Amino acid sequence: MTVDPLFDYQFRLILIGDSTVGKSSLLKYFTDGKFAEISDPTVGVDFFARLVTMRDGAFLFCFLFISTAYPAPSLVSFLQNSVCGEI
Ligand SMILES: Nc1nc2c(ncn2[C@@H]2O[C@H](COP(=O)(O)OP(=O)(O)O)[C@@H](O)[C@H]2O)c(=O)[nH]1
Ligand SMILES: [Mg+2]
Repeated sequence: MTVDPLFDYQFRLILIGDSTVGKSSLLKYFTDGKFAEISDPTVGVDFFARLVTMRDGAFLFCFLFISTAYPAPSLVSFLQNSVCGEI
């Protein structure tokens, strides 16, 4: 039995920045379309994903990793090996 994949392309990005600059809020809005006035501090790594339908019908699956302002170097190298872009 074959199963059609949910998406044709997969992009994985890591977002790193100072605490409380709005990283989680930005990604929550991108994935849920909602803004939360109260946002819990991110502990370690958070994960957001959104399935986007392109104009030609192709699917794009976004994996968005987010980390605290000063993540452990081992965590950063693990994430860097897992993603295609870093912001
Ligand atoms: N006024 C305003 N507040 C924001 C904005 N983005 C985030 N915040 C608030 O700033 C605080 C920290 O946001 P958060 O997303 O948790 O920051 P993070 O630590 O970078 O993930 C939260 O209370 C948010 O509600 C924005 O664009 N405008
Ligand atoms: Mg956060």
